[in-house]
Amino acid sequence: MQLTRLLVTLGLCAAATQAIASREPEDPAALMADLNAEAIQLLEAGIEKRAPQKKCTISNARVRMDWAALGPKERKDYIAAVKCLQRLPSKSDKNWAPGARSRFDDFLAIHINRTTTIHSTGNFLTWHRYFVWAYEEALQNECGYKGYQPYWNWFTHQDDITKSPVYDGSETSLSGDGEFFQHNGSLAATGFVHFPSGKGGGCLKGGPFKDMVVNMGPIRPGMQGLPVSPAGPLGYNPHCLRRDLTNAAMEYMTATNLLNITTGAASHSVEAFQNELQGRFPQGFAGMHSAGHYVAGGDASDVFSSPSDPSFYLHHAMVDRVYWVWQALHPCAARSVAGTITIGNNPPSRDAVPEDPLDIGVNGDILTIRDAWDTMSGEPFCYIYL
Ligand SMILES: [Cu+2]
Repeated sequence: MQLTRLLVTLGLCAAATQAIASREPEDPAALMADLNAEAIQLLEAGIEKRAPQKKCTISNARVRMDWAALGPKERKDYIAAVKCLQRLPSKSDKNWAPGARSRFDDFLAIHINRTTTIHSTGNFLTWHRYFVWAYEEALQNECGYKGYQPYWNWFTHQDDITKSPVYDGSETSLSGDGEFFQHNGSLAATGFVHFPSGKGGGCLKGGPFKDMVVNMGPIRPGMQGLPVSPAGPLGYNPHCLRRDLTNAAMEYMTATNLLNITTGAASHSVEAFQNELQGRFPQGFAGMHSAGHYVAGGDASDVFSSPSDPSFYLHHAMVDRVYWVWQALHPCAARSVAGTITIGNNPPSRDAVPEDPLDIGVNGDILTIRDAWDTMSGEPFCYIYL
């Protein structure tokens, strides 16, 4: 309440209100770029007014970029760093996660373990923000990666995701489709949404991650015909990475859906924003977050073990980018939390609070939801998107 009053006094809420004056749906990629530019302007203005001495500024923050905007060398450096994480030995307790064999798996293991307390919960946005940031840190500090975490821009290649530089199967992609595997598509949104099968579904056909071994999961795959791990959630179940690139799921990546959550009806509270982004499952609306996982399909169709696909981190960087834009455009709602501490409030639980811990296991210290609101606090985050 005090913060809100302060922001209003400083004119920041008013500035945002003007900035988000009604727009017409347009090309979603252009709209996203406009919103991103607006977010940077608002952040810059806010820092000048509130904290001119701030250590983390627009000019020294890490700049996370679109994968498509990286050059071939930058993309190969990122891919090499991910492969390095997949070679480094796991730090997880062997009794807890016998299937975790690498540092890459340490991230997968904690995501599997926390799944029912980090999705459709009050900490969904902040937990995943911290998770992606810690992965970026591991790439840099443990594997010598010099760049920043790139994102998969949802708003291009709507007609054919196999042409996207993230998924085109080239040497500078995160590999493309899986081999053809006859199946009846995927059930998404806890069974409320069906996506028809694409042309894949089997092991990756080529590209940099063709031979990668996934060591855990799946636990509850959405894709039909994908066998559940007999070893349990954190047990050792080495298998190939499977994908089924699904254009049907790209239908969620529209200007209308983006406008709705950033400046429209679902943008006025964190509750409305996060629910619309994650989906309204009983109404048959998967939402951009869930749909994005089903664009990759295969192993990524499992809410538990989706980080077994390296493209998870590019998708979740985009989720975070949209959250970051929304926060910048809605400074009076940006630092708030809504929802409970169990998945879809099942079983029923208390409301999440700003002091709740964000536990990412061996991958980082405990932060709180409050610590993760500001990507420019300098403690520990200092990054923006372009
Ligand atoms: Cu997740």
